[in-house]
Amino acid sequence: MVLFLWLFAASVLCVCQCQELDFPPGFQFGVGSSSYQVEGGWNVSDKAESIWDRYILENPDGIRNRSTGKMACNSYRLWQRDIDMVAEMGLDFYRFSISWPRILPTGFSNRISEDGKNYYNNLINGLLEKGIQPVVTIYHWDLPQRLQNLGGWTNPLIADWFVDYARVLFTLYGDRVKTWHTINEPWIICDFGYVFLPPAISDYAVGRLLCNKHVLLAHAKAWRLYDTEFRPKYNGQIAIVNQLTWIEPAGQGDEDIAELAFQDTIGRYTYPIFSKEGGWPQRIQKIIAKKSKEEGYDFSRLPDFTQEEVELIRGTYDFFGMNHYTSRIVRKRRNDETIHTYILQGSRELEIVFETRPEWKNTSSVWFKEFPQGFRRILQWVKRSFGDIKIYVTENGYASDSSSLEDYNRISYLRSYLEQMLLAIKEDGINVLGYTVWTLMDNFEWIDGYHSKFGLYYVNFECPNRTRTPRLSAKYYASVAKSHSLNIPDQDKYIVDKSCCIFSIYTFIPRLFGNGLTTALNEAIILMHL
Ligand code: GBH
Repeated sequence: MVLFLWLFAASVLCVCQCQELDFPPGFQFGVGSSSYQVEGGWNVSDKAESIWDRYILENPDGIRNRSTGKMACNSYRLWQRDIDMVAEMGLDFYRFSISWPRILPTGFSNRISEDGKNYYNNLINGLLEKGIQPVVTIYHWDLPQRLQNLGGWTNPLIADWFVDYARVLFTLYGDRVKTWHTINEPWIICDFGYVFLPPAISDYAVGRLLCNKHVLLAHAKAWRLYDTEFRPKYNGQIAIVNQLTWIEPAGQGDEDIAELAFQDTIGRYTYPIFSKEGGWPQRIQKIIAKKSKEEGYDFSRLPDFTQEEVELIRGTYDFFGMNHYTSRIVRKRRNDETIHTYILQGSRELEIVFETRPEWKNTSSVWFKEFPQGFRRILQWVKRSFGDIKIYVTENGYASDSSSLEDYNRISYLRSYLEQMLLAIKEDGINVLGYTVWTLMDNFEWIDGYHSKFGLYYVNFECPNRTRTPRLSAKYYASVAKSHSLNIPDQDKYIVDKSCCIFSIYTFIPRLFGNGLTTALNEAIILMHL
């Protein structure tokens, strides 16, 4: 009986599952990187110092193993090899970022670096020659140090400096670059940059929230510039990229603080742009205003928007750019607890604590636990919060501390996350149009140095020419992109522990049959594999 059930299920599933696992027509696959993490060439030609160059010089112990990004993957010299790698995997696009101090050594648009300009021209042209779309992030954390000296993201003028910089890029590359990301992960830039990440200015109370406002204004003004002056000519798309961590209630009764936690993390960087009414998430605005008053301030630490600013920011998107890695559970702070923000441990503002569930798998990064279902749930949250908008997953990937080329853990992470994304697309009708693996190759993982490796390609950092070698995950991802499906012909090669694929099939059963039959099938399948 059990055997019969199993054979029946397997044959039905094969037919159904094959289509279930296909990506929608036109769905795009890509891979990402960022300038400071891969380029090196930190002081070549007329390139100026960024806040990361300066931080590393002044705080060598702030980075794991005193590593630096001075040479990184040496993509400043090896960009042709980078293009070949993306081509080897047969991907649709390469997401990379432009280094502001490389293009504009003064930080301002009065002088454009010839070498900087040529570097990105070569990269863009080289990609296009191989049929790969360049997807360009304008700002991925390497602010010119000179602008930092002038107040960086806490100076309201930075919105205009950023727009001047963006105008240079649209003018130089807009004829060939059709997808732009204004700013990568503003939540990290402000909420971490004004705690411990460079510029590492410790001003959680005020600096962090000034930065929050100005980063939104900078994005909005750049979007409007593109919209009015460049879109008519080039017809591209442009949006901000946010990092979304899925946050769920730790227990019953924590539902409301889970929603509040969203508002205080990604909400402060998304509501003003994507919500119908615009402006700050209202509950957060009230809480911070009240706290500021209690603390004796004459103003709210969360700076107000004028009505004009609300309108300037509202609706400045062509899609929703989402980086997603991990999940948290949330509960109220206990009286004797202090809240650290440095490994995504909570919000001091709301006095809530983030934790993870013990059953979520570890990766090599303290902040990063594996919980694939969180991916589908955060995609649902976006649709619930902002309606049926176009979404591009602009980063998703797996951290390991091993250099091994046989990275089965990364493959298993990618497969299970892609599967959850497919469920979101097919079952929940969420409009995800593209997916980006972080990252093309092992690179400078910020304060974690070269310890955590996210690469589809292994990079030998011992070797001066930074040899790159594809991991098994690169071949797996290439196969997914080529098949346009998670149902790939060479499946078995990528699975070390075969039992995992049974569960992956199993996630599709409940939607094919009723629950009673599902339970019976589940038992049958498990029995078969004991
Ligand atoms: C993204 O940030 C970045 O866009 C990318 O550059 C990065 O390489 C990638 O993800 C992987 O980290 O929290 O104390 O551990 C994701 C959020 C922000 C998490 C920085 C790690 C380091 C400090 N990351 N954070 S800590």
